[in-house]
Amino acid sequence: MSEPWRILQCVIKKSDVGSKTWERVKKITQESSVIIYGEMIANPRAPGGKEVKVREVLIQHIAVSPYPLGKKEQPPEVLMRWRHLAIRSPRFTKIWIVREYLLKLAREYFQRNEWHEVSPPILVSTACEGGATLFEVKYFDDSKAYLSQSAQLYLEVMIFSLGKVWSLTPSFRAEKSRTRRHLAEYWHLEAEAAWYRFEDNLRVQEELIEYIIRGLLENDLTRSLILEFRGDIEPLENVKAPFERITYDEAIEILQSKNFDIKWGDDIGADEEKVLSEEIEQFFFLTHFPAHLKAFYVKLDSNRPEVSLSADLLAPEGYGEIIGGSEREDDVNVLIDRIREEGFDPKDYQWYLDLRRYGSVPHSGFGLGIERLLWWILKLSHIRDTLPFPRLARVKKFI
Ligand code: NSS
Repeated sequence: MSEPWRILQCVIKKSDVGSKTWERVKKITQESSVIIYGEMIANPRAPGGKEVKVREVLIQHIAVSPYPLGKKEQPPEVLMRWRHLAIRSPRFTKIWIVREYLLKLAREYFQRNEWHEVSPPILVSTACEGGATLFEVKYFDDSKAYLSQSAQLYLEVMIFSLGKVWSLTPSFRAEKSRTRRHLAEYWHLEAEAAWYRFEDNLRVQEELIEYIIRGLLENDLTRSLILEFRGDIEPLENVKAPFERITYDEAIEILQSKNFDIKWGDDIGADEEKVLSEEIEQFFFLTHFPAHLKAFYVKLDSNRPEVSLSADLLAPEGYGEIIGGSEREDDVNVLIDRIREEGFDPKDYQWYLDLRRYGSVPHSGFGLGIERLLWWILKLSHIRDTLPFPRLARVKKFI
């Protein structure tokens, strides 16, 4: 893989180039582009141990000076305003390279295991994950649509053509919460498989995560970049399936023993997840959430209908949820009730309900937030730096 952040030191002496070139060179500003002719020589003190002894310089473009970001460190607001220039820095180049390799490994995992990649829509007619975070858009003159929160409902359609399907698409969430882990637009890797039960679904997630992390560590370049970012590689080396599991009930007990003011039925938010993930120090599944905390499509546990066959996968070191998944409800009447409970009209979901009316199979699936995983891998402080052009609730003007 190329290493586009490499720096080449070029040394120019007036006596080597003559006064005409020398005068030209004086005009070069930060970020200008030039073509240089010269001789490459060894210099142990230069970056990479080499430098160019310059003979001739041809100017290609002179950048306006001063450069808006200068050389000193800038606060996040300034870096966001100048995002289109800020991402020229080696730090961002390195993040994109790890991201690219991560996506290559994810695709490779599914290809090797004979899953089919499909292309679900982005403009959709219904909510998948609750009305509060839906982005509504005008659809031609007299209609409306939404930006997809998840490809899941469409993947559920596709399993009847292909069996095991996956997709990588942008997902949109009008999240009001300004946190270090919420984006309004993120890349969502989702999988759905016919005949897969709750347990099978967890196994795929474990294998996928292990495959990605092992692949990143086996590649010398990505390994060294990850080490450079996070300072330690051990938490990645420790990623080994099967992952630990705790039930929602157990999580509530742990949190109560740590004096959290929480009772059965309450949501487990970022603060609670942080405490649990620090306790377990490994990837782990949080399973069997109360049904009312999850979306309408989760299958209820037949032994205990107040809980669902759902699981979140949490990353270590306090990073929290990176995957949400479940077995899907296949009883059409339960689904209709659950859709109503969420405040939606079952009429809008007729096509989805038909999947249960006109022949169905048990099935399960999950969604992985690519940025959440990369955020943990590189131990970044804010999720925004996993994407070149992050969409955040508080930054309403963007390029
Ligand atoms: O809402 S999820 O928990 N689940 C779903 O969307 C399912 N319909 C997926 C499926 O089963 N096919 O989101 C899945 C993951 C979640 O664990 C996060 O890693 C990520 O998507 N996610 C986000 N990442 C960044 N920013 C935001 N706002 C965000 N919301 C979810």
